[in-house]
Amino acid sequence: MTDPSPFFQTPPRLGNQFDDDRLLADWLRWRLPPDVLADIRPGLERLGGRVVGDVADMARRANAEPPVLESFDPWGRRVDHIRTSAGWEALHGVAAEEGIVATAYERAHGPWSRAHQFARLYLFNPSSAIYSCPLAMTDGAARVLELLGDEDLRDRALPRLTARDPGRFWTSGQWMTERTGGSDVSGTSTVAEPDPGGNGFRLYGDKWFTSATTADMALTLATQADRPGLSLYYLETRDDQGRMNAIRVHRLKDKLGTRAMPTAELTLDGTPARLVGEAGRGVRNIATMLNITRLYNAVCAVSYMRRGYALARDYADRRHAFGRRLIDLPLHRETLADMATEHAAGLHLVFHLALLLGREETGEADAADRALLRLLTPVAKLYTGRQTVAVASEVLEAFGGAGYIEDTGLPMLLRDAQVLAIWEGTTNVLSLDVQRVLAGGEALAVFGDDVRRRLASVTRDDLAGEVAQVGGAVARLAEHAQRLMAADAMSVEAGARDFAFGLARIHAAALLLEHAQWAADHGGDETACALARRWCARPLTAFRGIDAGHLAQTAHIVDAESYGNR
Ligand code: MFK
Repeated sequence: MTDPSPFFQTPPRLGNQFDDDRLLADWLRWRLPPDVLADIRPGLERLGGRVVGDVADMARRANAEPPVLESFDPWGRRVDHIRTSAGWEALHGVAAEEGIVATAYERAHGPWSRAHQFARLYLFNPSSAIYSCPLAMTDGAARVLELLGDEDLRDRALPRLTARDPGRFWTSGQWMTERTGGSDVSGTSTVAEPDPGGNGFRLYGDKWFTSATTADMALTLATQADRPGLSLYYLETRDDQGRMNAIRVHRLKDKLGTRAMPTAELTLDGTPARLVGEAGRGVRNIATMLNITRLYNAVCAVSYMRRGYALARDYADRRHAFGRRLIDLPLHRETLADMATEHAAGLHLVFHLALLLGREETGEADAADRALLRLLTPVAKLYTGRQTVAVASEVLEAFGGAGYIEDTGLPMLLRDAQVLAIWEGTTNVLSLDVQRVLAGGEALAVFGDDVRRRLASVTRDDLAGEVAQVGGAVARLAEHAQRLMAADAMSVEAGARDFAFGLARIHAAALLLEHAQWAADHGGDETACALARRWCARPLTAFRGIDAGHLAQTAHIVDAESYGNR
């Protein structure tokens, strides 16, 4: 029988993900000293090739074979063993060898080491079956132990968390969430009791979401009977024989995405643990970890935008419709340019934080750097976490029906992107974290100064309109903040998301403009300028009313019986 239609669409293809990413290369050239760039570039090129080669293959295998919980051995003994795929295990090895965590702690390039590391993570993540999640927690744990661990803990765990040898490399969990809630940890009921043998503590309690549960260690929160507040504890998941350390795993979560990674419900039933940092300061102490994992989240969000755009852009060259290639269809071109602009804004926001974090970790940050790092970390996380979902959805649409078909691999982009807006603090919780920072001091003034300084460096006449526009947005932000100071707490909370989005859009605008000027000064073409203009043409601020009338309007909607309330 002859095939009734010999025609098949050509699937999208990906090239070397470093070589093809002009914006990343440009950013590195802009921000890094030439000798640092010369040193790291060959490694990035190699990784850019691997992530569309053997690493992509490992991720495919990891996604095809999700983890399985084996509760009992064949003879009925409880083992609580989570079996992960060979692909997942191979990704552990690659992560170690490629120094995705180690790069940040070796600090071979001083304050630029974080930028180097972010670039590696950005290349790795979209081909990692989200192995980036255990790496995020590992990095966060390393930073906590570096700052707060006693000598013994530092000697034992730090070299493993930052190892390049796959056999020695440990990953860490971050076990915060209990049944009472993930955003509000105040209901944590896990208890730390002094170990009867005088060796630290024993933990008793349930954890409701533990991501990457096969990790070697975890940092977790618990209460102590004689102390108010939560404290931070270090535990190792397995004993010397490889048995679970008084940890019972009940089941693996059936998740929308991140399916290659085990996420479990478990009980700590006398798990040996050690206090980290001061007792009663657990939330503050684990916040150091959260701030790192939130940055990973933001890097990964931007890396998905890039991967989605690369696929959609390539397909647009191959696919014909209405007698033209997709890339020649005016409306499709607009959609692609909008995606690329969203990606560029995200990249600037996130990679700028790599510079601030790098300076902080090497003692080179000044007070303004520290204030901006604290303020912009939740801003970057919440903004890119939201936008990556929107971009991923657009990417699927750019493929038409094929985007909705599982074995194209495209739906996974959307499913995996969605978690980035949820874990590590939802958009709303992080918007409130931004308010926490703003309430605490001079952060907004520092932000305004930073943006104005960047704008002052933009001297191209044809960007003057955009510079004025961003300046106006900063002024509106400051005016709005003044109004908020006089407003009641409910109104401030109600407007927190708009405010945080304003910060994100303005900072991205300032960085895009600054980059456009640099590109013009260094023989670049018009792309950076076009991206900056396109970004600034969007509304940079959009504040809702914050008065009693607005809250009453909200109440008429969400409290009205006719809208589904009982
Ligand atoms: C691909 C990327 C992968 C990423 C890894 C994914 C792994 C997934 C694992 C998880 O999802 S783990 C669960 C993640 N959970 C969260 O992110 C919790 C979200 N909730 C919050 O962030 C809440 O705001 C918070 C739990 C912090 C509220 O707790 P509290 O006790 O009501 O906070 P409070 O009293 O305002 O602050 C306590 C102290 O911590 C204060 O310091 P002081 O005691 O000195 O005044 C705060 O300033 C400080 N603090 C809070 N957040 C901070 C912080 N300090 C620095 N940075 C922060 N982010």
